[in-house]
Amino acid sequence: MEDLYLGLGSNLGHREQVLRQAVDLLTRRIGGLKSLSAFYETSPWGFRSEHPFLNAVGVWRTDKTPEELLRITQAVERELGRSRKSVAGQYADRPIDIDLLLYGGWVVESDYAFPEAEGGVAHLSLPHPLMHVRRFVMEPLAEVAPEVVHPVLGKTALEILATLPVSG
Ligand code: PH2
Ligand code: MG
Ligand code: MG
Repeated sequence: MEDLYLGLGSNLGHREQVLRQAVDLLTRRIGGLKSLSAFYETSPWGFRSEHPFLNAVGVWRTDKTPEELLRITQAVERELGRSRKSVAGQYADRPIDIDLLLYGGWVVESDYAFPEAEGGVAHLSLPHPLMHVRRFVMEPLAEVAPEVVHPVLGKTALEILATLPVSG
């Protein structure tokens, strides 16, 4: 069993309802939900959009493998209305995005055959390669797990959060 940390985001539709539905579906398929952060209203990061996000981080205790978790999270995204992942390589507005952030202390770089994904392959990086530069991830993470250690940087969530600018 490992602790799985997922980042959730929504900036289209009824954002709060979609995040709650995502957490319910994920908990049925992954295992027990240990904690869920507040929902944070955040500005779009890395692209221009009129639609602000709600972001959250949840922690699940699970015996699923990283590959199974990638399949589960992508299926839940599709079921909740996510169609395109990006447009011309840019971030795009979306009703739901579910990112694997941390899986215990694991460090993973893998490609999986994935018929539903663009190009038929899904790449998984753990820890999430951008989590430590994103306040919209680190703030809710530090709320639910201030002492969790990033396995590559060797820093706690609180230590990483302290390095980030207040906006961004
Ligand atoms: N997700 C992105 C890109 N930019 N900005 C905010 N505020 N919240 C997000 O969840 C987010 C983003 C790519 O997945
Ligand atoms: Mg994302
Ligand atoms: Mg994603």
